[in-house]
Amino acid sequence: MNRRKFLQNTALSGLGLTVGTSALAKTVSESNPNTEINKENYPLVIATWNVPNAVSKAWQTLQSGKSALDAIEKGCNVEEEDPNNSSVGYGGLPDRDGRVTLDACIMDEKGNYGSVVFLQNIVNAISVARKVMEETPHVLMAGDGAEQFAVSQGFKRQNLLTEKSKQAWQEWLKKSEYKPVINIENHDTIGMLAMDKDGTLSGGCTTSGLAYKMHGRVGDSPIIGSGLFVDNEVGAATATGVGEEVLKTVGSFLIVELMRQGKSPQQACEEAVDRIMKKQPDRRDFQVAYIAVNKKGEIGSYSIHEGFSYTIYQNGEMKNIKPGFWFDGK
Ligand code: SD4
Repeated sequence: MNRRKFLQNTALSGLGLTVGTSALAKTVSESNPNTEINKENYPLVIATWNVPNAVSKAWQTLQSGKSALDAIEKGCNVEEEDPNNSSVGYGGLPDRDGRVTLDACIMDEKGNYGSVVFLQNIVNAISVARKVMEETPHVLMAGDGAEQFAVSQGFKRQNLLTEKSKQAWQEWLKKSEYKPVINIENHDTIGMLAMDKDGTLSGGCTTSGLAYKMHGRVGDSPIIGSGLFVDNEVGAATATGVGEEVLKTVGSFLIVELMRQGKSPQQACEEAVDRIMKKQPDRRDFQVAYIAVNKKGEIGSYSIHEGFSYTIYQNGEMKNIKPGFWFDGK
């Protein structure tokens, strides 16, 4: 709270008066640089990892006049359909029982959200999540029920385990050691945020989760506030890495709320990583990375380890950027 508002509130409460929440919200957004708009920075697309095909697809979708939500769905579909991406959709590495199970969610500028968890046999999990958002009274559907719903909406059942992923799993079975890999570079979970030409925000996240997880395990990616959060007044954030650590700190919601309080996207991402690492400063065996954008179209990103990168398309130019990381020099 700034000093002026603190004094104002103190004075009012001294008189036995309270300020309505809408008045407070107005003051916060008026004094917060994250809620300002800057059309020069729109449209933009940003996604976790080195995913030029997905980001280009989202960018082209925006250029064709479609919404940020459409851009997210179409962009994420590219990775879901790519058999070489071993962390998303078709070709995703299976759980320890050899089953590919998908998690995905999508969120629009009105705060609507749809999600699927533990979905099998359907490639485009994010599109099913969008159908949950738009065609059902629910926000989150799981397992067989989500699969049946997808089929009822016209999605085709398909075996998601490619020969390559099956072989990798059979190799893994020899030792059966569950050990999430720190970075799978450009073959990893995709979290994507997009702003259309007016600065309207949407986001999505889609994954096959951590390779060789226990059957039934669900990560952060499809959980609102953890793997993704969008607030069209302030900004948006999304995560990749070991989902258990993101879930425990509700990372994406935390970042958006920190931006609401006035932190830049960069400061907010750094604080979200700090929250994880403060409890276990010496643990070096897992990765988490965040990307965030504020309403102005400013970007932030931070990870625990080196090796994470994000892809951004802004001002007609696409770049892959390596952000700062927690263990730098530590
Ligand atoms: C999960 N966060 O299921 C996902 C996995 C991931 O990079 O992001 N891998 O925990």
